[in-house]
Amino acid sequence: MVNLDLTGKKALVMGVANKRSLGWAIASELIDAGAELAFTYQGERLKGTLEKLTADLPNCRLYDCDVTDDAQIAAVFDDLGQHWDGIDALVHAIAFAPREALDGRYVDTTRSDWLTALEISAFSLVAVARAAEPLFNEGAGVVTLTYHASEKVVPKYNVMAIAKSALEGSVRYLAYELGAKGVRVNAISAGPMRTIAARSIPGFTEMYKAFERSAPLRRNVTHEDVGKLGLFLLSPWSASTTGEVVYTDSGYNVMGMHLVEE
Ligand code: 0WE
Repeated sequence: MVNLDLTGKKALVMGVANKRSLGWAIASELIDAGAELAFTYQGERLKGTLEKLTADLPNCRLYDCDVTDDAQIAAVFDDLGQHWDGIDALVHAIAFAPREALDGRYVDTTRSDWLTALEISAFSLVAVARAAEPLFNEGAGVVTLTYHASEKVVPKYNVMAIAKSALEGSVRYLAYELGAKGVRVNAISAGPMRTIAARSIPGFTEMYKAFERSAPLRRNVTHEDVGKLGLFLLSPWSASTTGEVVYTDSGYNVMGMHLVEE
């Protein structure tokens, strides 16, 4: 198979916590395509993990970046601006809602938990796109990660669903505005994946099994599926696709009823 060639392209990936992170799935494909990578991580406790994952990468840059702090975001892009000839790809793989907000009823979400989830999971894309704007090269791509619960109720996803709705709306508005500079912005909507963000959810294994039984392709989604779609959306092969939510979910979202087969 002929690989996509992104030699010399510069890609920043934000939100890799470990090797099962979807940000890492996309990063791996960008690396295989020859891109030069930089990563941001949240807090010193994640630094070691990222150092291990990226140990073999030439010229790889790592930054501690809390996306609730504009100064930390500015520092990342200032430094990249000094070392890179612009940015060709930006991967936003960041989401967080306080644990208790994903457990009870959505109607009981506190003001503070609601704002935290929306700030970290949705506003951060706006903040990062604004800081990256002066550095984007012609034809650059932005990819973020969403989930079908933004449109249809998935019990317990709660405030994260509303954050993903805001994120998808932001993708459309950012696509409109950055499109004037030839920059594309898209979201990947993946089926349930075994990541650390998901495994701590009670009932996740049941969801994962039910998904596999009722999706048109009768299989779960792999990290490679997500990584390859990310690579495609950050490559010239998707040159006129922007503002979209692209599903990689074995077709699950097209179903209007889920029948249990023998
Ligand atoms: O976006 C997600 C998970 C995001 C997430 C996960 C956690 C767990 C630990 C955000 N914040 C937190 N906060 C924590 O303290 N997914 C698409 C995976 C996911 O999470 C669910 C799901 C699915 C699928 C939660 C309830 C129901 C389904």
